[in-house]
Amino acid sequence: MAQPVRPRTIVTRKLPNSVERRMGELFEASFNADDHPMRAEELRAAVAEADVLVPTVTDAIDADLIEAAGPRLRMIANFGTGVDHIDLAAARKRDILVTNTPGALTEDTADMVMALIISVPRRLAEGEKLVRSGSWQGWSPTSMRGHRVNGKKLGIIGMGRIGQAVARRAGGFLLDVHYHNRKPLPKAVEEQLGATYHADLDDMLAEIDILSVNCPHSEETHHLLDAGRLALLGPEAYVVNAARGGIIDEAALADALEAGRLAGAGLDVHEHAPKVEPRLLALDNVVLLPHLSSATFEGREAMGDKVITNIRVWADGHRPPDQVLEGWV
Ligand code: 8YV
Repeated sequence: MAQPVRPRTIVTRKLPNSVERRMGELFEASFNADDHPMRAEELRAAVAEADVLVPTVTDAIDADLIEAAGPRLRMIANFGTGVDHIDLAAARKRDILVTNTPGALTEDTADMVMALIISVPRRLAEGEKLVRSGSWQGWSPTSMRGHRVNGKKLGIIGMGRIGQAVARRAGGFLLDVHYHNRKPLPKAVEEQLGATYHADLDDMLAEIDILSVNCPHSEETHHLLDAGRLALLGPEAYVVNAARGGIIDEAALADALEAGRLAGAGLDVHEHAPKVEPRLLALDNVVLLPHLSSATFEGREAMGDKVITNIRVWADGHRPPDQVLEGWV
């Protein structure tokens, strides 16, 4: 079947104006002007008539929805890098291409990971709250002490683009970088990053002071950090997650933090987002952000550019540059 010249493209959430403008020029596109998260029936109506669906992390593109897709649906061009909300096997079964936006948000995400790595041990959010509350009594030698970041051991789970960008920054903060990944990096890259590979995740957890989660969320990595693994981190250790909430068993994390078996956590993502675990809300040693990592004007434009390029290249009859292959995530 030849590709349509101006594919009928349905975008599930409000995108930056410049991105929507360009999409409107190139495609027969429709948008979500008031940016409400689409209900299941709306998504079903969208996949019934679109050639291309442009979803985001807030849409559950599961097997049922994909099965309900009309014969026109040929492409899911995700606005975002993570694709754990899309059933890739179901899409492949229906011969529907899936693309994402890798690289567009790498550096912004790594910046936010560093912000969390600094914020939690140095008690940034607590200090800010204190000043705003009006009850700050002034400097004192013993008040609001946190823990030193420089010289500590940082463990990174997932040494893809974002993990490596975190490692590059971590060197500047004098952190000693360790990592766990399915495969080690080439020696030259390891040396450049000053990173030590741990084939065994548990060995790494037992050794580090700060953990940064930077791997994709998949069936394999769901609850990778369960109660047992969290227990391998000591009571002095901090956990930072800007990947996906489901990689950590959030209830087990709350248990460990409440019991003082972990020193603190910085979470940009939440297992049941937008619901945040109420027990975490009550803890001062936890910094909670609303999935901010890629929320820069520049990053969101770059993501839009990638979505447009993927659709355009496909519509021209070529393989889109960011096709997600099942088994890669
Ligand atoms: C995106 C993200 O903004 O790209 C990702 O995987 O986690 C985000 O920061 C979001 O997924 C948009 O769909």
